[in-house]
Amino acid sequence: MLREGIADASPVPHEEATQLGDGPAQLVGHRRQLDRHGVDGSPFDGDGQIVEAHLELVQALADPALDAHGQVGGGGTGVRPRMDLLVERRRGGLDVRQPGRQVLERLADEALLAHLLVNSTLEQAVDARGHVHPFRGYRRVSLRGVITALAGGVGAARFLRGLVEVVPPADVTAVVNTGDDVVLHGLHISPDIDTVVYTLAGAVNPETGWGLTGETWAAMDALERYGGLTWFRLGDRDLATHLFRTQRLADGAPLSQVTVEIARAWGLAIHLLPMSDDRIETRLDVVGEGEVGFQEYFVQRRHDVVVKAVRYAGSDVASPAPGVLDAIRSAHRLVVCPSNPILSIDPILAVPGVRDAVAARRDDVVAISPIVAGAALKGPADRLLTELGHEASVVGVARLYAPIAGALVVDEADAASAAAVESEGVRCVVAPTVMHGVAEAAALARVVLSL
Ligand code: FO1
Repeated sequence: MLREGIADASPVPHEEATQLGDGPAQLVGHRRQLDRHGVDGSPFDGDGQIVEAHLELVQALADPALDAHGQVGGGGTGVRPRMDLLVERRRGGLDVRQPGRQVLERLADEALLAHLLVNSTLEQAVDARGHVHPFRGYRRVSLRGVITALAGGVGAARFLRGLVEVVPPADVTAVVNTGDDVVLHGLHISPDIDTVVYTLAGAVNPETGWGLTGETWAAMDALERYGGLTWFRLGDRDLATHLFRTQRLADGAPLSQVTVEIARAWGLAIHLLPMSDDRIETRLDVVGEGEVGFQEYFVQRRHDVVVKAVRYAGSDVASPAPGVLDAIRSAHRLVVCPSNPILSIDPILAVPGVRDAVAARRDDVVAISPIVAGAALKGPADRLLTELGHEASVVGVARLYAPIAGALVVDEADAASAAAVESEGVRCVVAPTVMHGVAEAAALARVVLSL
């Protein structure tokens, strides 16, 4: 169950929220208003946590599956009266018969506030079992709690795009792999950070999953004239990101600060953290060649070589970027995005302190398998798992993640492997995991949050 949010952790964006924060008089007045509508049941249990039924209801109200009458699915029992209440309070300003994200978000916030106040006077709160508890004061509570995701590139970015459809982006922190970072032409390139930024900004090239949509390549074409390095393609507009990052790093700004600046420039509210401000390089030992850097393996050799070993150079002396350990410790739900376990997630876990911090939260960690029916949706994860002696299947992924994740979401195509996954000590949840668009990604995010 997701727990009560941290005080002031979530934005409560409309007028009731402001009024409620204004003082006891409005709080009591607002409560009386709710009483008149016959809403019952306290949102708090004896420990001051939100009663699960209330949270579920709030989540149900936020669900885009609401039909034109404000019913959720087939069984709207218990939901309808609250919808009536909300509609009545919003008459003229809010019409649930025209579903849209904004309307649904506002409904969810309204419902949450209603439930926070129900049966709560300033002195006491009555829980669902009728027990009276001292009222602990008004606290802002996040709709679904604060979420921290461990993220690689394209798969993670697509999942995060869905996640921010169903929770406020400001409630999400993504700790992003920087083992793929590379310096080319003297420019510091952070492909996974940029892929997440461009995707969340709606600016990513939908065909490749990386780089910018509508990109032009004049600089690369010009570079070819000189016989310059062009196997790693940097688009003209994408180049601006690398120029900016490189200059800011040269100014002395840490990568985490530069990442904040880039995310802000793209209008993102999500918190993006590189796994470390220190340089950590994913390096691969290739049969017949020796060690090569990540992009030399991934792009230059199109990952079409045999790998003997992988290491994360520099991880032993690196530190997590500021905020990484806090984000892991304080999250209500941790998500391991559907990224390559060895090339994207392991480098994050290799940063000193991170693996232990995630393992300590194992019960709250949900991983999404990047392997579907024995194959990677994108990239070399399946091949690499096999080459390094793992099983390229959801069972192999479960075995790898068992020390850090309590649950693994696997695609419906792997439903028959659910028991084998659970025999690895990981709860198996079967759901559609292939994200063709935002709707599928949002649906997957809802599954992850509902566990
Ligand atoms: N991937 C390619 O396959 N070819 C490229 O030329 C290429 C250029 C590139 C430039 C900027 C950027 O942010 C990403 C880029 N990628 C390219 C993707 C990148 O190599 C990988 O997707 C990630 O490193 C793996 O997550």
